[in-house]
Amino acid sequence: MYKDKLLLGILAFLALGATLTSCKPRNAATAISSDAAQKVYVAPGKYDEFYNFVSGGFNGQVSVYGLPSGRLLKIIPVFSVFPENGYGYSEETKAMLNTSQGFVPWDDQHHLELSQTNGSPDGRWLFANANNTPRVARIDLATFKTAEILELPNSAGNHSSPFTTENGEYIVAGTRFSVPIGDKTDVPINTYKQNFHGTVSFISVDPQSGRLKLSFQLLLPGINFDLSHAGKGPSHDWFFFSCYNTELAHTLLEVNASQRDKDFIMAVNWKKAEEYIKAGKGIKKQVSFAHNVYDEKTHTSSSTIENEVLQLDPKVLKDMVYFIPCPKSPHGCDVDPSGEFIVGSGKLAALIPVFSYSKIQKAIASRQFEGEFEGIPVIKYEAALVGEVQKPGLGPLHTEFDGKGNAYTSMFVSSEIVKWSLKDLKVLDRAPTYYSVGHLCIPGGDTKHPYGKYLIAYNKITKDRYLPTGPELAQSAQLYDISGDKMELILDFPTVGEPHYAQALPADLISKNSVKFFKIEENKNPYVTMGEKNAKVVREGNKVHVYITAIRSHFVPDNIEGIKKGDDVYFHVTNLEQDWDIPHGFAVKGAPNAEILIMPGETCTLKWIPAKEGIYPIYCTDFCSALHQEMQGYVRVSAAGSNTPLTFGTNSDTTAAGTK
Ligand code: K7E
Ligand code: CUA
Repeated sequence: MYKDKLLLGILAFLALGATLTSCKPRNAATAISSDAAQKVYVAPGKYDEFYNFVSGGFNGQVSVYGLPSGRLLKIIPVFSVFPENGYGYSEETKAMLNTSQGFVPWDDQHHLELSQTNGSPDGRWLFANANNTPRVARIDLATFKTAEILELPNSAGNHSSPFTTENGEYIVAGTRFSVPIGDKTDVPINTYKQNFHGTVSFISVDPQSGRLKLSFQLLLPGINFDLSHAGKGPSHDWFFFSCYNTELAHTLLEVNASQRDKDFIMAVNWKKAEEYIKAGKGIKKQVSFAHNVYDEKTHTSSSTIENEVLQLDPKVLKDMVYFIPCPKSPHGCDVDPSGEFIVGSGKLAALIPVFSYSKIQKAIASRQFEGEFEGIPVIKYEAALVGEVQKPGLGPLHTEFDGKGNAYTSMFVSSEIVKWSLKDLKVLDRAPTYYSVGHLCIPGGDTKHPYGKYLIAYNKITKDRYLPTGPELAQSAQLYDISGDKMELILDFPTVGEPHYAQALPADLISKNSVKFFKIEENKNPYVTMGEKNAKVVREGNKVHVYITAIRSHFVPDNIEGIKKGDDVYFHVTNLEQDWDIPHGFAVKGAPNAEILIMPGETCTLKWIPAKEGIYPIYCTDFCSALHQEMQGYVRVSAAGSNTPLTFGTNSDTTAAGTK
């Protein structure tokens, strides 16, 4: 999107001006047909047909919508702290945001990919990239919680990520920024051409547990990797990446990286990479990256720093990586459901090139190269090309597929979606977007079997679509019915944060497996309190552990005395409920981190260092019952040297606390 904004700058007058005056119907409401409301109306009490997972962009989260209603169902914190439930603040989840740079509580989340089995979404996991501090995350779709975050070494700007192969053999992570890697990274920026490298990491996904492992990394020239998609069917063994800045510029990329007529699509044969690894051709490099895993049994995350990555150098290891020229700084890199067509979308190109997997194979076999780039063969453009979609519109960015032989490409500059045929590359239909569309999503639209009923456009500019909200307007999505020959706009709905890519799938693939509560007898958190009679307060030096239970509508204990100013107080709250949708919250006055929200059967810990003496109320933050407002208590904090005895309890029958 960064470059798209730039584009907008360059073409501000021309493009935006033209869009607002010529593309927009005089009354935007006339773009809606009269039965649109019926098509998106999901009656109260009825469920939506699809889940739609939308990237949160600069808010670092993922939001979940129902389609076709556009109703917001949930926000899942991934790469950002989240006061709503204490993610990143609680002792159990802090480790999720650990990196080799320390605790990084924010990121820029662009791309989502659902896990696949045989090329179709299986409803198990959702993968998410972090663009700023390079990371990928795995979200568990049974709990809608972030289950794992893996940092990427030798990377900067993990944009070309986290796209998956058909069976999750790998998800990938390609660097947007090339940077110096290895031992010597403190070098002058103008030594870019000698010292800067790009990398693409292949991360394997354990088919049972989903656990991620950094399998290997390709060492690549200092170009910028933008987007990617895996091959499918016949092209199963291959992965395709769009690249820009083949000029190897390190300043004013707006101009300096737009010099060459063509940049590249990079084709990677990952099976070949596996052969090289088996033959011992990989080189182990010392690195440092965090691997954070949330354990559902202990309800606790842990962070490990890993130290090694296996690198493969395609300059030395031949027949593994090829470049294909692609016009004008390609952004989207999309593979059709058959696995035969690879679509590169050059942001500054006036056409859309479509490449053929079988032609690429022939070109490689018959050595139809036009030379090398940094030691990697460049296939002749015409040898790989099926054809070009002519006059599609301005600023092509991303393409999705409906599984019926059609492709849909977003046009950022001319603010439209263009539907074209994979058979003859002819434009079939175009529909305006309001305005400057980025990514598109069709449920299953980047898989082998799209559910081609709806298409959602994620727009960069909202202008006059919603009530004004100050200088920044609502981030916006638009829903189109694509079941007929003509695309039909049927709904506008705002999103949370700036949306980039999104994924959608039929609801029952997820809803049937949704966890309702955690079994208390399986709670292996070391600080669990099994029943109110086990509630206690334990002092260990200046650490005080409060083992506290929550059940409608009280805490045990709810009166605690003998805490001293400056103590490290850990409230380990166990929610004893065994019922769906009954979380309890916990907050204490003055706590500088957050509240915590504890799911039924879970234990969650809030750390608090009281700064002053006095009486501190505690209370439940989730309206859990008619007597929720009564779910409260007091903590007494005394001076550091005081001898107030440590006591705890309920109903004035306080008990002397244990001391270790
Ligand atoms: Cu917004 Cu996928 Cu980062 Cu295009 S990217 S829009
Ligand atoms: Cu528990 Cu309100």
